[in-house]
Amino acid sequence: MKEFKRYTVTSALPYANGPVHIGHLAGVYVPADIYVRYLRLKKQDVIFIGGSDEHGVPITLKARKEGVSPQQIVDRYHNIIKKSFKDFGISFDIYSRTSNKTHHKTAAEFFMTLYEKGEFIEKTSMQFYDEAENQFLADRYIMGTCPKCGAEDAYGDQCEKCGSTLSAEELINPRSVISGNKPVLKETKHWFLPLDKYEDELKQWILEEHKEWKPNVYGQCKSWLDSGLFPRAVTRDLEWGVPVPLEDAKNKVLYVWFDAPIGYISATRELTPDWEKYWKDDETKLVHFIGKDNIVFHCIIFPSMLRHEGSYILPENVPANEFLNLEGDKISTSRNWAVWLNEYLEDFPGKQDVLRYVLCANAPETKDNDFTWKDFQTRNNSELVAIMGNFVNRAMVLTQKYFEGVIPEPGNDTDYEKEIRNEIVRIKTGIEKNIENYKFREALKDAMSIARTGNKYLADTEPWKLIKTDTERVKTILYYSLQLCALSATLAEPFLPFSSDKLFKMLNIERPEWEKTAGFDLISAGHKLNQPELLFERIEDDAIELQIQKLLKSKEKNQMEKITVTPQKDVITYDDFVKQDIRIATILEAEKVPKADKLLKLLVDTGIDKRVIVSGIAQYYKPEDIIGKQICVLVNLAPRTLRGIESNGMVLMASDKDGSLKFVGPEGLCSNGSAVS
Ligand code: B3M
Ligand code: ZN
Repeated sequence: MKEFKRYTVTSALPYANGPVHIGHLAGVYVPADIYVRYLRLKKQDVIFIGGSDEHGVPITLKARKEGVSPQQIVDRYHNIIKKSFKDFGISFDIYSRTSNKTHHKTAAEFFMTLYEKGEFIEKTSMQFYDEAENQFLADRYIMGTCPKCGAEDAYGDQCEKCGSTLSAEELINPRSVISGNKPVLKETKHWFLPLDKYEDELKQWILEEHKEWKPNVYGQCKSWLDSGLFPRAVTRDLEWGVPVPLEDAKNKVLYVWFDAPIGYISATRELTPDWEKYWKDDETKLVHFIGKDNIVFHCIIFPSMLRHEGSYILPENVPANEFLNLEGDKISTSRNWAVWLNEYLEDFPGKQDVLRYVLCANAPETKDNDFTWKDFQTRNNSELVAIMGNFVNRAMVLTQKYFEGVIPEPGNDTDYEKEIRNEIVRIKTGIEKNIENYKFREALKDAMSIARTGNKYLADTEPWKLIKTDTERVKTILYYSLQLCALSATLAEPFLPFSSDKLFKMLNIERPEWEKTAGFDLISAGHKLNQPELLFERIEDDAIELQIQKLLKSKEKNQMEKITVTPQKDVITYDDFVKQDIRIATILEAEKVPKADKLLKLLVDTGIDKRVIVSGIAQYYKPEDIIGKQICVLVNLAPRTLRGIESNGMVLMASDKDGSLKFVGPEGLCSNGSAVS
């Protein structure tokens, strides 16, 4: 395997149009952070690049909706996102943004180099244009009737009702989202990256030279390459974005997916004047951490841009993850089906590592995975608390108790200690191998097995019994146990950086170097420990119940919003209609029907007679509030007996989306008995 001198590690730039949630963390940022922290511990030259993706149509649409500028939107979310990452210990060397000057300059230069090398093809095509607003309309700026399901509010790229992917020309009665006018087709020119021309070199590079890529990544690339590539437009008719640096490109910007990955380069440029060695030197290993929906951009399009620009290296690996679901459902911002990082920290202050742990232990590395609050609780209580926390606590408390917190001088090793030494070497090699192969779940299991080994050691040797008969042996056992604590703190650092720091404080030592951890003797005999504290706390049922309730509320709200209009019934004739005798009536009396919480017994004046009607409206109206109200009554309905009361007719009610009922009555006062038709 090739040895590298330095590493450039990037993580997908989240769109700055909303906060980040556990799906982002699990899929991209926790794994990237583990990888980078590990490399730093190994004293590698590594930079970790992040930033906000601040262009693209959804941002401009959100701005329009709120009546603010796109810049205001991205400023707001850039800061929220940046803070969340910092709070969770995602240790970027820089967290930049694509709306800044350096990026605009870098992206424009990149485009120009490709342009001057004659890489692009120029093509004109017909595109929708809003004549009132004098602008071309991106797909998302066009709405119309879905040709597939008839929904009236389908977008130019997809119908959210039936989920079909559409093109704007397919929409029936297209209209501009901005002016509401019917758009016209108008000619426009764009620049295309000829991916079809690059097909062979991509096949060679990915399918032949990178068979080691994760199966989900390799598989997706293969299926793209097998079905054939087409030229991709890298410019758009929009105002928000990096302006296309050409004379004949007024009001055109670079396509967001063209400029965003260049953002990694711009950020490096901001970070260090020495940026080129991180991007242009063969001895640099470039690794992109992303989610599965970004695979084609990072494995096919961006590498093609890099290769044909001419001066850049290509990614060595693109360890994309699959998706994390939440309690069995796809995470969704619009349905508020997510655990937002900022909200998590309000509910579980100081518990960053618990979430990092659970998201890594359950990371969607090879397939989509599910986050559940129950699993979160179990992993905290029976893994972090019961294994790691418990071991550290026992080792420290026993040392306080028997040796006043001073690490005892060990006696001779027995076979047990020799076995532990071997075991530790195996564990450490396992962690390294797994992290280097992007198998973070396995690596975390290895890291936890240090504490597992320690717990077993204490349980097998029972120093609390031996203390009465063999103090020398207890000294050795505690000495070894404390070395395991220090080891655990070191090797768990990439995964649990906050707890690792806390543990080092308790042990009262500086972080030992990773390379030195193969041997023991990380803390010397005679060293005084600090007072032990709990490394992790149990999470009780009520805290979990609260989170589940929170989600249930979102679900209820979504379901209510989902109920739309009931479909139209079968056609009837006029004769059918006039069979109904509907009259205006006034409510004279109203009372609850005993033992029936939905029913009210009404006495109404129909103009024809005064009669009793039983109506299922008790959840929506109080008897005293409706006396004197004018309503519509179907008077010729056959009588029915409800709860022993004969009901003569039916009160007409409008039932709203959420199922609630409202009276239907005349607009002004009307004589009782007036016919409704
Ligand atoms: N902003 C898409 C996403 O958040 C996009 C990633 C850009 S990485 C250069 O899914
Ligand atoms: Zn549809």
